[in-house]
Amino acid sequence: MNNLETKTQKINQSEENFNLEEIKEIYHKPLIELIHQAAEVHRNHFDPKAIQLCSLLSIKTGGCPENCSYCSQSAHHKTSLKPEDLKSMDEVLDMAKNAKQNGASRFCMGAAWRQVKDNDDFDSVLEMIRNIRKENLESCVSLGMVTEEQALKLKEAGLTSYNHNLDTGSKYYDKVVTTRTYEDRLHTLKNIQKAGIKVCCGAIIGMGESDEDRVEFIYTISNLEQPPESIPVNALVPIKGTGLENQNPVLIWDVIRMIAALRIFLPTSIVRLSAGRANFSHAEQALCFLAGANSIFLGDKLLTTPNIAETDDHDMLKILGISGDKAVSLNQ
Ligand code: SAM
Ligand code: DTB
Ligand code: SF4
Repeated sequence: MNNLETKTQKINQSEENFNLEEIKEIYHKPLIELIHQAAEVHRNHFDPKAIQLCSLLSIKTGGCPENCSYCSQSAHHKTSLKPEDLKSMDEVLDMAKNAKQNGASRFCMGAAWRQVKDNDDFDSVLEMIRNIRKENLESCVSLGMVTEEQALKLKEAGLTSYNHNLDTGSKYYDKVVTTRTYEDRLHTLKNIQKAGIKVCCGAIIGMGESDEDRVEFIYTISNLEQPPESIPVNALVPIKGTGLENQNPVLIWDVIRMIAALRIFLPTSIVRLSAGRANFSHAEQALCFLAGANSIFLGDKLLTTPNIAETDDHDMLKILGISGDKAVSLNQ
């Protein structure tokens, strides 16, 4: 075993961080070895037979002032999406209860906002979070940028986690979005962590970024003050009318490599196999679980794009002997 492997084995007991070169070395390992190493790390920190099922709902759709080149909801793109106002409390609560009945333990809500504003809509979202928590579900929201004060209000409402993706490495970020900066994103993540809310921060694969950009993303999130509790790995879903509509389909091997590297460098985080999953077979997804993914989004729709029929996912989990009760950490 070389020094770097010994160091990654000790990762969770030490305060040591990894530099770019170290992450690059592991990231570029032969895939078969990378999966094996990640699977070992996974088993040291989680029960590999358990994953978390989450449910996702767009509570305010479209018309977003940001120009994220992948997103169906940006007002800068001409997509077929019809913008919608904030959903009602009843509609959201019904969806949450339904998600729980179908096995989800976490309910995530996305709003197509650049930033949270201190208005009635924010008050309604706070109330939604309170009600979802009363259903004994974890609650995660993705509402764009937030100030320290707004983060504290979310914490008071009982929010479990805030989703705010860095999506890629800092050098590639302005190829993807120009209406905000990487620093803006990091600033919101800081506000969330200061308020004591867990962070969900993930990436998209397949936007034209290089392996170096992916390594840089891993480097950035593994060096945050606290590691994100949750890391969604999204494979780009190319959407007609967006800047990335003609991207090549994402290869499963790239998804697996990313998941495995994240598992090794962030051993206690939940890694969520997220957008783009509908394009992958059960066998391909099984490799993702082997490499350390331990969560999926359940339900036939993500925010605006199709996902997988629930019965199909339950069939897959049954075949693989994986329970959807929870991603069980062995360290708690
Ligand atoms: N306004 C929130 C924000 O800024 O974070 C919005 C939630 S956004 C829709 C959540 C994440 O979904 C994005 O950061 C991106 O990683 C992912 N996503 C959005 N569109 C996608 C697409 N077409 N393919 C893959 N992932 C996508
Ligand atoms: C994340 O990183 N992926 C999920 C969740 N966080 C909010 C969202 C995926 C959205 C995929 C595109 C869509 O459905 O519009
Ligand atoms: Fe708006 Fe979020 Fe879509 Fe960007 S990803 S356009 S911020 S909804």
